Amino acid sequence: MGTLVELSPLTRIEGHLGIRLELDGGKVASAYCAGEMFRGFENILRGRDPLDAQQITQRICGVCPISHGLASILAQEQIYNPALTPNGVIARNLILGANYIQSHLIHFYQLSALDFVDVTAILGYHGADPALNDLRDWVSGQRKAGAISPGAPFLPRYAGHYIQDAGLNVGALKHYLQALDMRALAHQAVAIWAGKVPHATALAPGGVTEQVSAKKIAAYAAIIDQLRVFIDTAYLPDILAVATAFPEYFQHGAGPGDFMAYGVFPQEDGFLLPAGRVSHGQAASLDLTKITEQTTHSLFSSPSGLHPTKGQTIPAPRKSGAYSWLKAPRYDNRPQEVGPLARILVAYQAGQAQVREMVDQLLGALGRQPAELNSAMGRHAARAIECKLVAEACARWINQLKPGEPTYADFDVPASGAGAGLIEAPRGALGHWIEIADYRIANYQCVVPTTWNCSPRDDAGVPGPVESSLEGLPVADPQNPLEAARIVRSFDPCLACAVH
Ligand code: NFE
Ligand code: MG
Repeated sequence: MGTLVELSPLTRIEGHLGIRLELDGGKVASAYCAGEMFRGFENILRGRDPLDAQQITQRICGVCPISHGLASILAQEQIYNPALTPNGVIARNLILGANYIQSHLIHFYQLSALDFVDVTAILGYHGADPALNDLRDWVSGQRKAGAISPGAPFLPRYAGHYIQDAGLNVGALKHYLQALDMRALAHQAVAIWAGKVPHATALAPGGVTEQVSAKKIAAYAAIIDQLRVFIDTAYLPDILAVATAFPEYFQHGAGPGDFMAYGVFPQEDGFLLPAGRVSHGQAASLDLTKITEQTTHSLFSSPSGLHPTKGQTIPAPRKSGAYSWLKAPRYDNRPQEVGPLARILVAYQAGQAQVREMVDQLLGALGRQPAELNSAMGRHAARAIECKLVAEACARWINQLKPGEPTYADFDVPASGAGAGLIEAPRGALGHWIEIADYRIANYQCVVPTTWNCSPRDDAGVPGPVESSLEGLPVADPQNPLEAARIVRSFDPCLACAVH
């Protein structure tokens, strides 16, 4: 019997995630990934007016409400068939694009960077930057904040495990603080077309309800310009610095090798980030009928192996052999990794020129091979590349809006129908499946990015992507299993979404 390590709850992620590791000879022999709460949105939706669904489902998450709203809208539009306007489609891209940027920035700086950056480097800072002086005072405990212990939330730190260069550390900490302002700006950009954020009011089947004006175009463009400067001068260089300092994380954290993306950001020539699958380095077909959710190890008594059109959500909190409130989504009975890395690999395989150029450039600068992208560091790199790609696309799309032209098209809601809404949330492939009967929601199922990535074992006992990515990982100190936390955080898990 090896050593058992419980990371519960794992901090600096969204939601309630428990990781259990069984160590043998200083390495992870097996890993279990548990969603530790139930929410029940799929059941809340039943019996309601379908036109409320894009408002209710946005409450699944405050980080990616836009994706849930749009998935719901796309599912409904399969039934209503509104004649979408160009302005409406572009505005949706602008809303989702700015939401991606805020999500990726907060993931790297606020959630992940402190796995690599030494916060205590600030104690040696004696420059003139007021924000950094403030941070130094905070970290050194000179500032008392109510009941919060001195230095929280940054201490304690595990000495010797971080970037050594003081200048790099202090620079990254400055960006950590700036990223908070950048995130606020990105939220403002979302709200220009979405009415508010989180939980946008302007998203509706048929388009968006905000109108286009020259003033809004100018305001959005000015914010995107600022975000692009930050991505180019802070985010990408910091990713390069972290990847250079921790090259071993190109060897750790490989997922199952199967990647899936539904496609996102429609443009005149197809999706900016295309739909598809990559299986062990080869392009593979995507057939949505092959998606099922298995429940043997999930805390549901729902039948296992149902397609989401027939999905059921029956909680069974005391089910024996089950350990997670996530179902186990599978494609053709196999786990799939979803997220920025999946999107970038699918786009790379599809020959998307800008993605190829950015990926080749980054791998060249780091002296890495494309196969090494299937790793913890590969996920961080792909997310940063995608952030730049999306920000540049937002800067193009904003110039395609036509002030005064409609953003919305009306439609009728039939008594019955069924639809699937497939989109890419910041964390990966997101699907909503709706069935309407007698003008009411008869069934609603969400299969969510983190449900794919943090899936428990399936009917055949095959672990989910996060679980298998931890197998074989060396953990030096079971009391401080920092290596495992780094792997899990590279997926950017959101358990609030995953359990929905
Ligand atoms: Ni709560 Fe979400 C994204 C969705 S992750 S963040 O991105 O859908 O499962
Ligand atoms: Mg579901």
